[in-house]
Amino acid sequence: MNCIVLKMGGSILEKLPDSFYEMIVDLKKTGVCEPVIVHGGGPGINRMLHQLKVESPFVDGLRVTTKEVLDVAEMVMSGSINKSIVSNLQKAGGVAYGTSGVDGSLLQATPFDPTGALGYVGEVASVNDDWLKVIMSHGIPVISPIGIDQSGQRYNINGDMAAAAVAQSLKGKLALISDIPGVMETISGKQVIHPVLTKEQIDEKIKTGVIYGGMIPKIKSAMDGLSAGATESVILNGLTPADLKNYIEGKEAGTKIIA
Ligand code: X2W
Repeated sequence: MNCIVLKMGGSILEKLPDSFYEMIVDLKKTGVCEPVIVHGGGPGINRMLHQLKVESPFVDGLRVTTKEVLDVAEMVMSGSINKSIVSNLQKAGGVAYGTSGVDGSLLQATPFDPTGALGYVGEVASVNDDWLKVIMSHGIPVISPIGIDQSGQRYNINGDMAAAAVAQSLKGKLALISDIPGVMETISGKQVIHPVLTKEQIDEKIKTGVIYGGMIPKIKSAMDGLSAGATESVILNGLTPADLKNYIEGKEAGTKIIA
């Protein structure tokens, strides 16, 4: 299926213009490709935990998830964040269905860390794509990354990992929507955006400091998406929605990550 899984993290969600949602609705209406949204919500979860005075440390980018933290993560992501994306898509003229990985066991999960040190952090064991395709036949799915196992236990799943698993399952492309135009580098005094990077080039650019800070986890998720079986991974700027259209049309946009 010609589909694109758009991962929208918590920080970009707070900044996306209406025109970005209009672009997604347009993709669906014109049938150019099937958009599927997987979102995160880290900053919103942090704010709510802060209000509740609950500590939630991260280990290697994953939030240590106690039962209390799990409830908050679910409340924030499957509740207000999921519904605000659905509202924005519908305001843009589309039909969208919010679901979490719990509904219809869409994201069947297992513990990420068998030692239990991370608590209820899950990884996706399989995606119920029958259910996903039913939603896709009616509108745009908007997926919150909370998963469930056969015993009914829920898990907090990193949004990038959930998006990569969905892209793999649908044999689709994975687009990480960010607030930068792609991987940038200053060459001979001029700033350029790398249109394509291989995994080896990325490793090299991390080593030499060209790729640094917050860009590292983003790039790693794009690479993980590829290893998880997405057909292609790309980092796109959500603040300039034409980039998404250009990418879909096969024109240069963002930074494509290839094997
Ligand atoms: C993430 C889920 C949200 C997420 C968390 O609790 O923050 C784990 O770390 P962003 O906004 O995409 O970072 N889950 C296990 O991934 O949000």
